[in-house]
Amino acid sequence: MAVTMSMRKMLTVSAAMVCAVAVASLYGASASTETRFIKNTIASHQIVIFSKSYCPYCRRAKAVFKELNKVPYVVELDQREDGSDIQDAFMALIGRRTVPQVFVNGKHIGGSDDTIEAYESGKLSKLLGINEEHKADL
Ligand SMILES: N[C@@H](CCC(=O)N[C@@H](CS)C(=O)NCC(=O)O)C(=O)O
Repeated sequence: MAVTMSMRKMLTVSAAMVCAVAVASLYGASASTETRFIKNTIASHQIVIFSKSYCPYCRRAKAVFKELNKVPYVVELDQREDGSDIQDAFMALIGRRTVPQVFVNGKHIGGSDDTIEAYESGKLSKLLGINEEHKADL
C-alpha cells in the first residue's frame, strides 16, 4: 500500500502528540499526589494546620488561632493512611517533616515555635487582617 502524503502528515502529527504527552508526564505531572494535596489544601483555606491529634506542639499552634478567634482547617496526619507520605512530601517541599506545619493565606508560617513567634510579633494578626488589642501568654 502506498503511503500517501496525507497519511505521512497524520503519522507526523500522531508522533508529535505522543512526544508531547511523554514530555508532559515527565515534567508537568511530576508533583506527587501528596504534594498536590498539600498545595490544593493550602490554596483552599485561609488557615491550614498539618497536625497530629496527640501532638503537644500542634495543640499550642491551635491555641494561637483560638486566641485570635479564627478556625483553622486542620489535617490530622496520624488519622490518615497517607499521613507519612504527606510528611515525606513536606520534607521535599520545605525541608521539614515535623508537625505542626502552619499556613496562612498560602504562606508558610512554620512550626509551633514559628507560629507563636508570629503571633507575638503581630505578624499573624497582620496577615489575618486582625486589629489586636491584647495578647495572651501561650
Ligand atoms: N520545634 C518544632 C517541634 C515539632 C515537633 O517536634 N513535633 C513532633 C510531634 S509532637 C514531630 O513532628 N515528630 C516527628 C513525627 O511525628 O513524625 C515546632 O516548633 O514545631
